[in-house]
This record gives sequence, C-alpha cells and structure tokens, in this order.
Amino acid sequence: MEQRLVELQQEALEGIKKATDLKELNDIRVSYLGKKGPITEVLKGMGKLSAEERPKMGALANEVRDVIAKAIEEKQAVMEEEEVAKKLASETIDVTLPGRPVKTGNHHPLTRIIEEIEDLFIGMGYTIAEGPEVESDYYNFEALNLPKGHPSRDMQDSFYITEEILLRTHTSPMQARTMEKKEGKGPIKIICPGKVYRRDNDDATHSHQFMQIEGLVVGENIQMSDLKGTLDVFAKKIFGEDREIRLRPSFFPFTEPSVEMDISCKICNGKGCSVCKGTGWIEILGAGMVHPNVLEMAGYDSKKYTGFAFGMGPERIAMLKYGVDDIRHYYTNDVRFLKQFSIHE
Ligand code: 2U9
Repeated sequence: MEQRLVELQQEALEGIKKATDLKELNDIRVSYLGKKGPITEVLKGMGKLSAEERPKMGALANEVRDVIAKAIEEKQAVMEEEEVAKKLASETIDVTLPGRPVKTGNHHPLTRIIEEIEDLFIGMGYTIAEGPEVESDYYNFEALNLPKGHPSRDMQDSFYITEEILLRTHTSPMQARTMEKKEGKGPIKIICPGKVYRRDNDDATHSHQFMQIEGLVVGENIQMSDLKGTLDVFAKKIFGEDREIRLRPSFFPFTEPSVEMDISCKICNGKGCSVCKGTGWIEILGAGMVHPNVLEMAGYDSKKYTGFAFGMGPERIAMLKYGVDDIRHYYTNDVRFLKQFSIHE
C-alpha cells in the first residue's frame, strides 16, 4: 500500500509537470484527488491493515494528497500569471499612434454672432429676456406707440392669426412686457434676441422670417450720450477697435429722438468703395431715446425715468462681419456654407 501511494504521488507530480493548460491541470485534480480517485481507493483498503499500520498509512495518504494538491496549486498560480502576462502583451496599446479625427459640427453663423453680441452686453451688465413669437396686437403695436391705423398693422406687412393675434414683427413686445412687469420701478437693462416675422418677398437681403436683437435701458438720468457710448463699445468690439461710428437722425414710432448708426467702412477705411457705395459708411442699426408715451403706457413716470433702445438684425451684422452675400444662405442649411464657420480644422 505504501508502495502504491508513493507511485501515485510520483505519477501525479509528473502529470502536473507536463500539464500545459488549466484544463489539463483540473483533469489531474479530479482524477487523483476526486472521490472516485486512486487515493480514496487505497484508503478504502485500510480496513485490512493492522491497528498499528493503519494510522501510519492514513498519515502517508494524507501527506500524498497534500503534496499533490500543493503542486497543482503552485502550477495553477504559475499558469494564471503566464496567461495574464500573455493577455497584457497581446492587448498593448500604442499610445504614440495618431488618433482618428472626430468629426465635429459647429455653431450656425447666426448663433455665433448672437452669442457674441449677448456676451458683449452681458459683460456690460445686461440680462437676456426672451418671450413669445405669437404676440398680441397690444404688445406688438399699441404699447409701442404704434396706434390703430399704423401701416405696420396692415395685413400686407404682418402675419395675422386673428384680428388681435399675430406673429411678432419685432422683439420690442418683450421690452414692453418687461417694463410692465416692473410696475414703474426701474432700472432695466435687457437684451432681447429672437425670431421675428414680416410679410416680405424673400430675396438676397429680405426674408419673411429673420432674427433681431434689441436692447433697452431704463433708469434715472439715462441720456443720449449713454446710448452713443454703448453703441461705440458695441461697434468696436464686433467690427474692430479702429471703427468709427456716426449717428444720423431718423424716425421710429417708439423712440424720440431716433437715430441710425453707421460704422466707418472697413474695406476702404472711410474713403469710399463699392461695399459702402462710395459713402465711406455702412448702416448697422437703429436706436433712440424711449418715447415718453411708451414709458407712460408701461407704467413709468416719464418725468422721472428716461431710457434708450436699439435694434439690429444679426443676419446683417453677420453678413458684414463674415462677408455673406445672400441672407438665404442662413436658412437653407447647405453644409458647404455652414462648414466655413467651423472653428475646428
Ligand atoms: C421699447 C422701446 C423702444 C427698439 C428699436 C430700432 C430702433 C430699429 C430695426 C433695425 C433693423 C430692427 O432688425 S431691424 O429690422 N430696429 O431700428 N429698434 S429703436 O426700440 C424700442 C423697443 C422697445 C419698449
């Protein structure tokens, strides 16, 4: 019996040494150490031994079992380590390889110019106010000193939904709403960007839907010089520090006095060229001091409060800044146009 156990140990150790994978090793474990294995068989025959030999043989059988189990365990650890090392070697990443380029989109040129203008005014203490595109006749016209009978109210010029409801023709109703909410107590400093709608035949410079950015400042002692200083900062930040501005008298029902602002032409530096039609100046926006009627209608005491307002078309600003020659490019989603405004390349 002793001889048999020593043989079994030798056989098993040799098998373990030769095993080339974990499965083979496991088969050896099952065949030698399992319940139906040869060691168990040997132990079953112990009944035939003398009382003296039985514990000796039992101890030897246990020792053989432990030696085989330990050898399997050690070989298994070595094999597992080798497997991890093999896997690591095969999965090595070459971090020096150039990356695959990721295709990115970019902001629409109108979004870009609107955000640039918003950031500029936020930097001067303004907040952004946005409101409905479907407006009442009251906020779109009446509250802005555009009384009944004004040509803007004509079906030819506006998209009416009912007699009293229309698509807003400018973002000014949002300023009127903001003033009304403040119940006559200033100050106000807001920028209102958004879509507006007018009945127009679309061509290179007209669109039935376009964007506007309007600004409104209301407070005590707000003067025309504040407006001029603000517009000067705006023009220089958007078109370049070397731009000059000039204000020309104009008319808007909601401002008095009203002006139009030009910037000196960047192409010819004021000398006169085809872009500025020989004048040296390019029209950018309209503005003025808020009409006392507009202040009073919104609940402000026009003796105590004054304000200025301005309005511009981001399409036109972006056309001038980026050299876009047709307003319809903004709305037709041609990627060849849109890609030109990518900041990645
Ligand atoms: C309130 C009071 C006054 C907003 C103003 C303009 C002048 C103006 C146009 C320029 C080209 C719009 O994009 S455009 O079509 N706007 O010239 N807008 S003053 O004045 C306001 C607005 C609201 C309560």
